[in-house]
Amino acid sequence: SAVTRRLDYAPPAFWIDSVELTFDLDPAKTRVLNRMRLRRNPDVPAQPLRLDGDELNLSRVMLAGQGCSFRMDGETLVLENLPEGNAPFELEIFTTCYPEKNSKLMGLFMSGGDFFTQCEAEGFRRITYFLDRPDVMATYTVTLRADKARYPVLLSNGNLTDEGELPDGRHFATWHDPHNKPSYLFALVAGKLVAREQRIATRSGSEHLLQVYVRPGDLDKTEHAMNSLIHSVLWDEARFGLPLDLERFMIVATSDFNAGAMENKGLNIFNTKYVLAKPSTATDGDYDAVESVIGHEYFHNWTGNRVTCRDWFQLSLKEGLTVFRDQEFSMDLAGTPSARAVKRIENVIDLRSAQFPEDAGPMAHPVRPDEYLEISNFYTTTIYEKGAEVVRMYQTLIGREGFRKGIDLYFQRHDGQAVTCDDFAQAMADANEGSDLARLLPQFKRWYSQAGTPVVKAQGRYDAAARTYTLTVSQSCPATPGQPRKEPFVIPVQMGLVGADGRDVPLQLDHWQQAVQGSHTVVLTEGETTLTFIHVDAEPVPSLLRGFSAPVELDIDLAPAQLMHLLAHDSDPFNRWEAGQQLALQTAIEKIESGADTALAQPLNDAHLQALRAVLRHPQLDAAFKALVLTLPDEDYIADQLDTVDPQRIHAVCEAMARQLATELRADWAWAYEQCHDTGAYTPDPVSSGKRSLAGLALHMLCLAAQQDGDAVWPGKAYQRVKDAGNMTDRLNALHALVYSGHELAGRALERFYTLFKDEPLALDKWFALQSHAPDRGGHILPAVRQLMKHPDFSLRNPNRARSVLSAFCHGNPAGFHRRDAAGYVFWADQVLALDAFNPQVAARLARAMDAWARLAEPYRAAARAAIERVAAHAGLSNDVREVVTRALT
Ligand code: HT7
Ligand code: ZN
Repeated sequence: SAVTRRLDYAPPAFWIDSVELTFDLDPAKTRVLNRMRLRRNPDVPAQPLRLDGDELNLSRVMLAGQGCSFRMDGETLVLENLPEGNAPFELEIFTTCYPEKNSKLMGLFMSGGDFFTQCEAEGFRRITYFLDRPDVMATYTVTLRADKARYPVLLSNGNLTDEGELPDGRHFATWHDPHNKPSYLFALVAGKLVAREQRIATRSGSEHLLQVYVRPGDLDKTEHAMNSLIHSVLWDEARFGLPLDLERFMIVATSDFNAGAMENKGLNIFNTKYVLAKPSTATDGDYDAVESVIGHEYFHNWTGNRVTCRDWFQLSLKEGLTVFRDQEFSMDLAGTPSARAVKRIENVIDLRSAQFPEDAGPMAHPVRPDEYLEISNFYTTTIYEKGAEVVRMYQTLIGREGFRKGIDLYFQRHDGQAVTCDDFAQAMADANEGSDLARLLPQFKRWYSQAGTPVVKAQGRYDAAARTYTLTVSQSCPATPGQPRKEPFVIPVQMGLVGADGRDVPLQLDHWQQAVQGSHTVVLTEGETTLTFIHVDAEPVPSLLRGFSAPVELDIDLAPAQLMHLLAHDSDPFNRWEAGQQLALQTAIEKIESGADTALAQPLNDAHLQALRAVLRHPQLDAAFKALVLTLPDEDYIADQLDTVDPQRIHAVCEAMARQLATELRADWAWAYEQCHDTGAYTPDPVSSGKRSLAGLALHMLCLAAQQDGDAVWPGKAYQRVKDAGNMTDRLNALHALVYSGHELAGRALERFYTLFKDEPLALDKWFALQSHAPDRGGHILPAVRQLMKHPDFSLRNPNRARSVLSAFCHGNPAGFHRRDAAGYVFWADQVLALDAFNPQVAARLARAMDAWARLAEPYRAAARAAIERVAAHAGLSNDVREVVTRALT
């Protein structure tokens, strides 16, 4: 099928005002009656009604209670003889679908014997014929009928209005959602479920019922989800004035889900991974992820549901904004400035490791894309994370209060509407007349239309005689597919100058009357900008892009001593961390490029090690921050900085750096472990999770050091911890330390872990992922991965389990995957094709593991190309995978 283009948008020829759906639920064959009231859109010339469908079996169509003529155009149902004029009319459509056979997990599908739906983006058309587009909004009344013993719980959006018994052991429930919504927000769930419930009163005094539904046996893992939901409700009201607009808000968890979760109105459906958490099965990372995804879906209730997207090209309107909101939520809950900074650093690590490579690869696209073959491929890190950075820049430019005014105006203007990114930008600007943003809006909007990561190049010059410091800052943006040249962006650069005493120098630009203390935000708009700071008594070290104030790459030539100065003193914690990363990156790149084996001997110099030791031993810094500073940049991030990528060389250098860091700081690691390893009764708060994170890193380092000299003490302690840790974070960190250091106890530890958690699917996913992700030594990982796929607990059909092995290996283990014998690529092609036969969305995600093939060194490059060509040549490929591999080869 064809490419969809943004500029081809046309309003719908009909509106659908209300929908009544009746489901006779049966896994083998579900009957759906769709009764809807439609009317012509008076603004559009008269034309036939074209209803979207996908893999449906049509039984009957009735117009105003009478049989009526129709034709099929492929999967589209076309009705030509409809009443003229603008009066509403009623259409009834009878179809069947086959939930049991629905392996794509889009539309109505089965998971663990229960019914679930997933309709975003275009899944509703797999349930009934419809105008399945987000600008068509209707009220829904839904009746579910099913066997009562097998499906005692029947849920849909909105409020329960009726329920009762039916003959033959069946029962029914009717739900009415008073809010107009697009079809992608429809949901139903039916099955054997139990709920944790909580009634809450909000600030404004309204009362609501919150429910978290899970399978029986999982109820003891729902407390954190419920707390996260309560925090989300209260936060959105306090921070943005956005109240819960439903009597009842439900979350349901399923273990078969293509994505993380879905914000269906009043009935969020979640991957179990983002709901279930108890200390013995979930790590601190899982607790954080549950909190942020629950927040994210809840916040969609306003940013996405009340105001939705006009078309799918506007996806970042809801996703970028809602990621920004969930990031702010997590930061606000974290509390202290240091804990906030840790969250910010974690977000930037994710952005750089996934979005920057996307922006530099064949799938690069603007935050508001121009075309797609398959919309599911555009639920990307560019739409989500870069989109969130664009929203963050509004806040940086107009301040928190200005941003709130913009949000207020956005809802005042657009509540109940389906709108565009332009509408959002305009509300922000109009609410902040006279601001830089309002003045620069057309240029600022280039963030939506131009793909690629801009590069900000900065050069500083100190003039001792004139007591001035001059910064020359230029911007450029590399070409991306279809966009050879870019216009300058609006780039807010938050900056400071750090003096020799480690304090911020007061900043006074030459045209200012007086100096400011601390940071200042410079707004770049030109290709090149020169800034002259006056009254600077001694040469400072520039600290640019504080807090990562724009999603750009900063190119500034700082000497190691300058980076160490920032690492020791920068008042901005983000840049303090960043200085450590840049130091390590400089060393890694130098050693990779030298190509010599001698470069692997002692890659880190003494001053660098001393600087890291000082951070590790620092009396005031938080453990979580220390752990981030002492974690070396990952192999993918390093690869992203290179024109030609030899994954084995990168791996060898990273391993050498880690070994040296482990051995030379051994006493410091032991000290840190002793300080942090006992956090008492488990709570997921930032202080104790930070300690666990540093203790985990220390244990890893100590096991790595032990591997150099045969010391048995630390591996023994790690093994003991795998056996008796009081929580999953400590247990998994200990297992990680043994497996990643390649210790002989790793095998026994893995067996232990398996025995303990063989009945806990999410914990077992970790067990699979850890092994697929482990450092490759002599090519042993691929055979291990093949072996894991033969394990009785492995299933390609379950997305979480498939990802725990395949993504962990193909996306997360560069040295294991990129083999000189090309076996990793052959494996990749086989698995993409196998998955594509039943779940194209999961297959297309895996296909993206080859995005960066063109920058690989030989022999990897030629072999990678051959594997991609093999997939591309496969007959019957889905649009999802076809789009990914075609772009890769273009
Ligand atoms: N808005 C949701 C997107 C989503 C999705 C998209 C394609 C295929 C399956 C999917 N499941 C959920 C998730 C979110 O961003 O909140
Ligand atoms: Zn979302």
